Amino acid sequence: MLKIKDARVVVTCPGRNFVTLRIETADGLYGLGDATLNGRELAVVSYLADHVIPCLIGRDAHQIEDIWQYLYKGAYWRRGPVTMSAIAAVDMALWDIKAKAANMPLYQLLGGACRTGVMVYGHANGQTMEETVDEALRYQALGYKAIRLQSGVPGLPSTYGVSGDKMFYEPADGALPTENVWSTAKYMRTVPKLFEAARLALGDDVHLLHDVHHRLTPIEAGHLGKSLEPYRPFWLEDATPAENQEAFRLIRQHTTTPLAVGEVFNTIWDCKDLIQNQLIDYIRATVVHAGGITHLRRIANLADLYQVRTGCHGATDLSPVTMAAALHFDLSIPNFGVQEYMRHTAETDAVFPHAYSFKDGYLHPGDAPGLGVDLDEGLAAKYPYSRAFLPVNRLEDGTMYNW
Ligand code: EZ4
Ligand code: CO
Repeated sequence: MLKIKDARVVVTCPGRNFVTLRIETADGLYGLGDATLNGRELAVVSYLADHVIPCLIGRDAHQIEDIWQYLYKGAYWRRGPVTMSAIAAVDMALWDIKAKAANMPLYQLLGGACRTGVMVYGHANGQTMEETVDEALRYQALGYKAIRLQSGVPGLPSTYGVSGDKMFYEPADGALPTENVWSTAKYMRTVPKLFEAARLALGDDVHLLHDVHHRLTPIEAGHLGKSLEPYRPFWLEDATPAENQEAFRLIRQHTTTPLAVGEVFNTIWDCKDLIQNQLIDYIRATVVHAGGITHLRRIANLADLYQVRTGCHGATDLSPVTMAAALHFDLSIPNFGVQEYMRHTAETDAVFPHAYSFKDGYLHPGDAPGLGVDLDEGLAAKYPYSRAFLPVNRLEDGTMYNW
């Protein structure tokens, strides 16, 4: 028995907000879990502090599955991003503790390494196509084997996914949501040109990815996928929203471009039909937003039956604790595809010292016991919470947009 003695939530903003759960056992072991939900952080803080932590004290930290079931089924109100991020934080922290108790890096407990490293993709973006291709060349020179391409759209003042700071992209950018303007017609013209230019400049040996951020209808997505086929994209991400999982059937009927979706999913129920009907190729659910390692493993196992691979979300709003958890997970599952990797700032890395490292296009979680991430609480306290939102999107006539 590893009795849970105490747990607390730490909120810090070393350049952006992070919510971290720290669980402590009676014999002095502790574990960390990420609970960051971009733009809705404090809802998860309250969920944990007011409704979860009181139920954890005195439980056996070794009983990870039972505690997961207790929090999921016991709440009565199942699913949803707030609930599932809170459960994920508990789950990550308990796996961290168990692996520390075993004196092993977590991936060993999950079955051991299936590969020597985790292939990651970086974000190349620019206001113009030329700038984006230059950025992509820079990523290629850094050793990246896979690169996401996002470019500004001529005629639109700003585009989501295109940052001011090249190496440290931050999706949440305002104390109130900023507003972007969108035109599907203008966008649809630019992406195939970008991919054509990128293939010419980068050659055939690099994987190219693109994120639509849920902006297209299924038939528009089918058209875009088809027009990208000559440039052999690794995937087209979030081509249309997936509340209606059947929507992907229409995209599939029109293109062989591989499809990825799911960074906003929080349970296996969000992707069950997509996977079972083989409507997608990559599932992007993540440790932090999809109920932790315990639940993501269930999703990945289902996906494996249908030849669907993982491509976990890994933007900067997922803390180094999630990044570490994802890497242990990625290393240990048979149907890993690719891992998103946006570098954190030096301030964030200092608050969360970690054992994972990048080399030649691959990340490795390192061999420290547990997740291999720590939290410098003294330093964290120097960065108080600062409200920030993801941007909203409007059409040129002012209509609130995003299907
Ligand atoms: O919009 O992380 O693929 N990555 C993305 C990200 C997400 C943000 C949301 O918090 O789409 O930029
Ligand atoms: Co995305």
